[in-house]
Amino acid sequence: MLRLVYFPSPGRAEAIRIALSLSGTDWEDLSIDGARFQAMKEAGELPWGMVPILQTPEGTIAESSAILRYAGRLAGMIPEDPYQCAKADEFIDGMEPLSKALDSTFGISDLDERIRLRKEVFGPSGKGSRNLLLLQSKVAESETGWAAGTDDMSIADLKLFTGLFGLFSGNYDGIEASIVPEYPGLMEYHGKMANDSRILAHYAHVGVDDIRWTFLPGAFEGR
Ligand SMILES: N[C@@H](CCC(=O)N[C@@H](CS)C(=O)NCC(=O)O)C(=O)O
Repeated sequence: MLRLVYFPSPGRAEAIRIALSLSGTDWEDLSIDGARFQAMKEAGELPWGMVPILQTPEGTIAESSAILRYAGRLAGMIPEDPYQCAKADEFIDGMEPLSKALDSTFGISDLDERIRLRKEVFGPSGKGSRNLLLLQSKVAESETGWAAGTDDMSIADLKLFTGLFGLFSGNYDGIEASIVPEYPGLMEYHGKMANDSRILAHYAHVGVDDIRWTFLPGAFEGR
């Protein structure tokens, strides 16, 4: 039995959750709060002092990308072709700057200041906007429409779909959902993913008031 440990939010665990679900493996989604995180950290249960982690019968795996690659292998979402596999890995590693764009805004307790900084990140020349443009151009370059140009959906798509659109759920003060429709290529990609039968089935239980509304078909239309 595998156990994924993370906070309840989608964050860095969501792509892994989809891969584990699609794999058909028996797994548990353990959501922890700050106190449990601290306790696990002090008990030495987090190899690098952070979550997500995946507890397996052989030991614990940390680092979201490593866990995604492991879960993706179980789900058959790692291309067998070495070049395509490397391109999927490249895409995942290349997305790190988007994940980090908001880092300087966490831990700012003044709400107005936090909102101001986040609006700057997604403002005209902010790091976030630059990354959205870059990701849009990567998807446009793909001949298959899948993020890393693979023949079928891969772990790179799980990472892009959840890591990008999850930022606009309202969970992060100051980041408005209305930003997404400014990127037509990303909107089109969202439609491809959200309407895929595997993704539809995974989010079948999710409603529009759920934090995961960003992964539903048409989520950003008319925003
Ligand atoms: N490179 C790591 C980063 C993990 C990370 O930043 N985890 C955050 C939650 S999203 C965390 O554990 N924060 C608690 C802390 O640092 O005290 C990965 O991708 O797994």
